[in-house]
Amino acid sequence: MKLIYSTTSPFARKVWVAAIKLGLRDQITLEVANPLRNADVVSAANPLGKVPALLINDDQVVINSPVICQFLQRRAKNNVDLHQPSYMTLDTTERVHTLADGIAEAAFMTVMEKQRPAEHQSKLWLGRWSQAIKRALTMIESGDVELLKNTPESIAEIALASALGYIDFRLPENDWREENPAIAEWYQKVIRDSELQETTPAD
Ligand SMILES: N[C@@H](CCC(=O)N[C@@H](CS)C(=O)NCC(=O)O)C(=O)O
Repeated sequence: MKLIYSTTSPFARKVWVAAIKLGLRDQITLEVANPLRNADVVSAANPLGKVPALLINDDQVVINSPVICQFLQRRAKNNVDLHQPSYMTLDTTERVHTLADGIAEAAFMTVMEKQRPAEHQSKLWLGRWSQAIKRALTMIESGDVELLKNTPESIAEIALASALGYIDFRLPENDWREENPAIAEWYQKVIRDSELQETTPAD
């Protein structure tokens, strides 16, 4: 299998970390491609022009990172269950996973919008994305983070660490730690994980 991967994408990072944890490192080769600079490579694999995309063979592709993660889970080469780890139901895991992906998506849109000339940037959309990130983190801070601390590694944990890593990398002015001390404490520990270390975002 081949994973179309970008070294800055939080969605690609989540998928590759999950693949390694599920014992699938040897079965997947990485093809590094930036969705903007290498648009031809990315769109040839995924008509939506987004990374990640997992090519199973010449005519079969899996797209959308949560779907790729489920696909990889079904092919796990070990007993690791990232989707229904003990202490967490599938619904909770996927809710936190979705919140984390939503944070990453709002952060990505913010980064794209900020690349436009200042006079063309939409204050309305920048405000909406900023509030979405804030509210999602508040929801996790007020409950789910305790669960994350007490649960073995899960796709929710990997997704949230990837989203926060992306904010630190691209939007360092976003001081999410200030309003979310419990998430900050959890993140400080979880980010030492070797697969997350190996996939630290880089241009
Ligand atoms: N829902 C998708 C989102 C993927 C996504 O937005 N990837 C970004 C990079 S972080 C991308 O390739 N964007 C290119 C574009 O939107 O044209 C997933 O989870 O895989």
